[in-house]
Amino acid sequence: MFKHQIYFFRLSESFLPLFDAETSNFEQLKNKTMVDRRKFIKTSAFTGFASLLTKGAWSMTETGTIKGKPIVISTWDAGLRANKAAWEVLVSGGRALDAVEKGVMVTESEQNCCVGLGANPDRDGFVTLDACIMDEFSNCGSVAFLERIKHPISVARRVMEKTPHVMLVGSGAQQFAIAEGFPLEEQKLSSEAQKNYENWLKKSEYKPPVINVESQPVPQAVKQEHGPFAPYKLETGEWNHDTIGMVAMDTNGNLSGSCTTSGAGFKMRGRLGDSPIIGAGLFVDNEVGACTSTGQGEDVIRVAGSHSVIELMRQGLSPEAACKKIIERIIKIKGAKAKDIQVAFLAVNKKGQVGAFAIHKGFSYAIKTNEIEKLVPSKFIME
Ligand code: SD4
Repeated sequence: MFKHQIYFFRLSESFLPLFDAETSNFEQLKNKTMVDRRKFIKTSAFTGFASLLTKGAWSMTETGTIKGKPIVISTWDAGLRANKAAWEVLVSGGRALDAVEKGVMVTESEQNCCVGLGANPDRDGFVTLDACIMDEFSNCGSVAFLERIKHPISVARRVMEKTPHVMLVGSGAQQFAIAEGFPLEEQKLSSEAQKNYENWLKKSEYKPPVINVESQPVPQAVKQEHGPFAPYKLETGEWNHDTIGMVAMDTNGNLSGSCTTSGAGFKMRGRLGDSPIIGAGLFVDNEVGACTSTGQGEDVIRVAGSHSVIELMRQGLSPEAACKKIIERIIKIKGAKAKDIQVAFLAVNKKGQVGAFAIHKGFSYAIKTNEIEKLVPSKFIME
């Protein structure tokens, strides 16, 4: 079997640069490779093609597929399961857009604290969902404050594809979803969420929104370790998870991303975080990269988080370095309060390099490529 594996892993900057970060003329090499690939397909003369690669970091299979493409990454442990669904699309040559939709639908269907209809409600007892999606052409769609619809990510995609708009919210978003054939689910909390809500109500003082959002929902021990938006353990002892943000590169090298959440548990009714906001919870620029975020949405919004990461990547920073810079910016803005919040960014660039950074220890992301499938602990600023 013909198989070159000329990539290497360098752990210093990004966790998993799937191509050689030190290949300065990357675009040149890529273009040349594409030209030669066409030649190869015509003539089946493989020898020249193989030698072309020996200086680069590309890993080629006999079909000429670049290893590292496709690639999918997503936030938190639940990303492992979501990535599997995304991978099925990617590995069969599908579009990154389809992959990131299918992937996070898995999480939307699972029972958990923070994504989908089984999640914790707002402080009035209603689950309200936020989601957004963006493709390689900068098409984007979003829904927010959406109730009783199981797959907000798919509604966000319909907004993108079937309306002249980017965002629909509340009852308008629900009406649109119903008109598009999405079933209206029962207005009922999952038994887990019901229990959590009853617990929360015992202490609820209906404080002003920010304090409310930042204070009670997560047990103190978890809050200390991960910040207020962190996953906590279910009764089964399993780690629960948080918002899922996913970005992927397909076999054509095109990027897309998705993000879906129920937002902050016991939030003030009508509160939105970063997750449905293009440029905050998610941003894709097919020439540069894709980024998503998780954590305290208010603080992601105030720095236009995911967009800012992409802009730094455009200037040449690696995904990890770009994520770190925006985390540092948030910490600078928050001052002493930074110790109480968690924010994390996760990004991939056009070369297939992946990186993440968080304020606090405890954020991890799931990655799947041809070579690897695992959970990677993010770097962070504070223990
Ligand atoms: C929000 N960013 O609503 C979301 C919550 C989240 O990890 O990501 N938690 O602010």
